Amino acid sequence: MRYLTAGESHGRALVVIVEGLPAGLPITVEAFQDELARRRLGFGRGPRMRFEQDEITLLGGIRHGRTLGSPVAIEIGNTEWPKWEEEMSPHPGATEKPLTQPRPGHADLAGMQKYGFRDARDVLERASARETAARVAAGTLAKALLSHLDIEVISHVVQMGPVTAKSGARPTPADLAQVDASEVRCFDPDAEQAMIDEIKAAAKAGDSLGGVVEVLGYGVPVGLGSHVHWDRKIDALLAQALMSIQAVKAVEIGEGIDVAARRGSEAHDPITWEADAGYQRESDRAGGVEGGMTSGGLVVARAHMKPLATLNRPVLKTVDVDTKEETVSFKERTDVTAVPAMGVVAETMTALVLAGEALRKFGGDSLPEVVRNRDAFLAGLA
Ligand code: EPS
Repeated sequence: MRYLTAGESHGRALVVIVEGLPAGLPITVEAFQDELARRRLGFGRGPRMRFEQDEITLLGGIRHGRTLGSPVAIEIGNTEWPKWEEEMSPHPGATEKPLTQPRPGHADLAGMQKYGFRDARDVLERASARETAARVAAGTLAKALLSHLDIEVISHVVQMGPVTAKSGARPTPADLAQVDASEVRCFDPDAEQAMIDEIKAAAKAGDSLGGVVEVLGYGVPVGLGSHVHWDRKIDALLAQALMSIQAVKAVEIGEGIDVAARRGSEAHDPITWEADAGYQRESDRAGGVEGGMTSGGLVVARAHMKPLATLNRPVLKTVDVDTKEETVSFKERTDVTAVPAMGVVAETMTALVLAGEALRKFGGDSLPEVVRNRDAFLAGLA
């Protein structure tokens, strides 16, 4: 399974094409709308999230509510397009307002240098996290496929700026509605209000906030990914997928960071066996991945997001690329934080990796064939 996205943040539309899905997967336009709506949630997002809708058009690959096995093409229209039609026109012309004061920490300057642009908008329009809406549309298909393999991927916010969720409690798929009902998508009610207060304080200061999201993969069978080659290891695939999310700067699988400081006897998950349940692990330090393969346990990954580089009160030094004089960056509408939304995108990226690897292992041209292959593999496990 592969997918490509295209489109600029304030362009006419985003598009995504997903190729390699089996035929016969039930899917509705509402499923896409529900996932896209979840991505728009979260305290600390800018005004655009309130007035903009994600206008979905299914262009190909789906007939009468089922995939055809052909590429699925989806368009997400930009309801703000009339306001941007001139500025973002594909026709020859020039902008009257080039952005020449790049934001520190953003793609602006390196992108201008790399591509030979004089206007930071030529970079920022594609660097923007708006692009993740197209990924979430692709992820909706991945989640739909996984649901037929009894796999569910959920997420929750475990840190907002310096405020951490202390309880360590992990939501199950049954708790997802509760997580989504939290304005910061936090499962720890004690931390929730402190997170909201932190966002309010950062907003008042014209500043931005990062944080950490935990993604949980329930029902993932043993054997996705492989130890045999570096580019087939599922932890490596998850790391790339999560790291590719705008503003994510670190990814952790299981207790990957903590175990580096422990002795081996306290770092691994003891193996047990029971007649009715087969092999088990007594703990889940490895995050459900051993040797680049899923172990059959809960898959746990954490994505760490830096504070957004766009500041409502720009204070960091930069240089005007025209005059080379010291200045502060241009002002661009932004969010105080996008950590809650990033959780939904992290689910999406995890689901896309798991769905891709599930198809590689259990592949078939129709959904019943994929499910049969999965069942046969599980039945053959000793
Ligand atoms: C973004 C800045 C804001 C966000 C945008 C990402 O956009 P605007 O400047 O148009 O208000 O709203 O996120 C989305 C539009 C989205 O759909 O997630 C940025 O600088 O990356």
